[in-house]
Amino acid sequence: MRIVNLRKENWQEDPELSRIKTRGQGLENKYATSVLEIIENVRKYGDTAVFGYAKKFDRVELTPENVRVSEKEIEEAFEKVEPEVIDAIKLAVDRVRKFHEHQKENSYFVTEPGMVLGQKVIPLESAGIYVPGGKASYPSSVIMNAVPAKVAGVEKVVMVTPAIESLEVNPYSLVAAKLSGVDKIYRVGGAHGVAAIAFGTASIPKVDKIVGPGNIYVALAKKFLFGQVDIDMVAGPSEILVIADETANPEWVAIDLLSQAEHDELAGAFLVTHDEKIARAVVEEITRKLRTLKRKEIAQKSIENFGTVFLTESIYHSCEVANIVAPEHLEVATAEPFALLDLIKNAGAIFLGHYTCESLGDYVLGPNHVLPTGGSARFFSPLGVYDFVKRSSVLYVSRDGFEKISSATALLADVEGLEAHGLAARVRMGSRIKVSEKE
Ligand code: HSO
Ligand code: ZN
Repeated sequence: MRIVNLRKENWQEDPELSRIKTRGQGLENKYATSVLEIIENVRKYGDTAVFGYAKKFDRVELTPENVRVSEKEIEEAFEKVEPEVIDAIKLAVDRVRKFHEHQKENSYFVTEPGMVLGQKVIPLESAGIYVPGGKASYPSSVIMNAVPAKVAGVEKVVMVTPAIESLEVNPYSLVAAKLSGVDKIYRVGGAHGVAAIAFGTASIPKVDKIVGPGNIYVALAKKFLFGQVDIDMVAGPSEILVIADETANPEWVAIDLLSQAEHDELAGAFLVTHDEKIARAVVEEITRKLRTLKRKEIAQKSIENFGTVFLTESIYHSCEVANIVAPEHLEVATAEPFALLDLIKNAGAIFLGHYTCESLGDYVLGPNHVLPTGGSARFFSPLGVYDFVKRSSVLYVSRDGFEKISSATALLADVEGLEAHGLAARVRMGSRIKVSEKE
C-alpha cells in the first residue's frame, strides 16, 4: 500500500491521483467480435444457439424442458439452505424493500383553465436479472436487483444464471430469488444468456430491461444490446475510499479496505487522511491481515494494483480528494461525519461513522449495493425503483385551452416551414365544430 503525499502545490496533478481518477476508462473491447457473433446467432437461431453455447462454454446439456428452474428445485433449495441463513435473507429482503418503498415515484397532473398536463409513471412490464455463476453468484445481489424491480411494480421478473458443468444452480441464490419475488429462473448465462432474454427464444422469455453484474462477455453483451433492451450501468470492479481522522480505528479501517479488495484483483481500496499516524497504522494492519485472509491472493493483487493512502492537509482537503476519486463506496470514519456530508459531492454510497462498515450495506442495511464504479458516481446513482419505471407525458386541452396557444403554435410551425403542423392548429381555430365533447 503506497503512501502518496498530497500536501503540495498542484496536488490535483499528482500522477497517482490522476491514475486513480481515470481508472474506469474503457471496456476491454478485444472480445467484441465474439460477443457480437454470439448475439447475432441467438437472434437468428434462438434456443438452438443458446443451448449450443451452453454446451460449448458451460459444458451443460440444456433443453427446452430443463432450462427453466422448476418450483420443485426451488423447494429443495430451501431444504438445503441453513435456517439461520434463510432468516438473514428474509431480514435483508425486508429491510431492502422498506428502504426502496420511499423511492416510488407518483404520477402527477397540473391543471390550468382549459388544460390538464401530467406525467404518468408506468412500471416496466418485465425485467431480467443476470446473476453470475460460480463463486461470484451472490444471493445479496439477487436481492438488490430484484427487490427494487418488484417495488416498482414490474410484473415479470426473470432471473438468468449459468449452470456450469451440472444443472445445479446455487441454492442460496434460488432462496434469495424466491424471497425477493423473482417470477421465473432460467439456468443460462454468459453473453448467450443475456442475448436470450434480450430477444426471447422459444423457451426463454424476452424482457424490457437487463440488470445485474457479470464478466466481460456479459458486460459487452449488455452494452451491445442496449437499445434492443434497456440496461443498468455497466459495473466495474468494486471500490472503497475511507476518509479517516485521528479518531479512526486503524484495524477497522484496514479490514474495511480489504473487504472490497477481496472482491477482485482490480478492486480499488483508498485511504485519505490528514493524520500520518493513522496512515501508517492502517498500512501496517493491512499487511498483517493480508497474511491470513482467505482471499489473500486476490486482495493482495488488488492492493498492489490500486491500494493507495493519500496524505492530506486537513479533513476538508480529504473531502476534495474523495470527490475527485468519486468512489463507489465512501466511508467517513471521523469524529463528526455528518458535518462533512455537505462537502461530499461524488460517491455512490456514503457510510457515516466508525460503526457503519461497508459490508453492512452490502447485505442488510437497506440501500442498494449496486452502485456506480470507476468514477461514474460523478453522474450515476445507485440502482433503485426509478430504474424500473418509465414515464409518459399526458396532455389535454379543451376548446378554451386550445384558443390560448393555437396562434403561437401556428406561427412557430410557419417559422419551421412545417405546413401541416400549422394547419393542424388552423383548421381548429374559431371552430365550434360538432364534436361530442362537452365543455
Ligand atoms: N460490494 C459489492 C457487492 C457485494 N458485496 C456483494 C458482497 N456481496 C458491490 O460493490
Ligand atoms: Zn462487497
